[in-house]
Amino acid sequence: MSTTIYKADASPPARTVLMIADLLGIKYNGYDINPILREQDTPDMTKKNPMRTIPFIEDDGFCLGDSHAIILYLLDKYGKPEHSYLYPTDKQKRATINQRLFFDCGILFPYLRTIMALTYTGRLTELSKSMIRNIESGYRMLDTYLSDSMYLADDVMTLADLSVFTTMSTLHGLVPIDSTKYPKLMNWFINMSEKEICKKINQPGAEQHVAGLNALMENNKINQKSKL
Ligand SMILES: N[C@@H](CCC(=O)N[C@@H](CS)C(=O)NCC(=O)O)C(=O)O
Repeated sequence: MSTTIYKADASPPARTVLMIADLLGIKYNGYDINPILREQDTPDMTKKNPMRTIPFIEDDGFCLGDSHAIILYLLDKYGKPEHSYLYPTDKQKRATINQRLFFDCGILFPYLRTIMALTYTGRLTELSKSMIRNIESGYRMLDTYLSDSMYLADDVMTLADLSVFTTMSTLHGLVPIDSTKYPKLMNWFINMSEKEICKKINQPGAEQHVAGLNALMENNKINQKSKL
């Protein structure tokens, strides 16, 4: 049996997969891919993951892309009864977790992905007003999701929290959560930040990601000025 996780430690969705793999006790090989150098575009990698995104996995020859699909698969295959809190069988809780995962995949992370793509290709020097507006609308939705429970889908941490948290830890580094506007989100963020799994696996990559994006934006500014 062998599991390979193709990853970059700075990548939020890769950090989600790494945290779930760790929580489930999966012994995996980590294979680093540099998205700035487009190492995911080689014919071999593209065959394994036509989306050309990070992360993706190869599990006993089975290839799968998209962190949200991957964590559901890993839990299904490797989860033991003691992991059921991450994805409880209650139908409404599960539906809520799924909705939060789709929210991360379809709304929140794409706000960040646009910033990443424009920064990595030298076109972004600072966040635009509309980028900040989008991110704030994400914060507003999350704050509302946290109205009825301590975590995003339950009163215990689930897959939804880990997935959204990795995106949020880079976003918060770029657009700090205003605790007067989004108090529930701020409390959740602090609470998640204090979890051992997040400190060990998410925090170093998140810090690296935020510092890298800020440095690249500064660099883009200098390059654009020198062209004037
Ligand atoms: N929905 C995907 C998003 C993955 C994604 O976009 N990852 C970024 C790195 S953080 C990437 O691969 N970017 C390269 C590209 O978009 O071509 C997931 O959750 O895995």
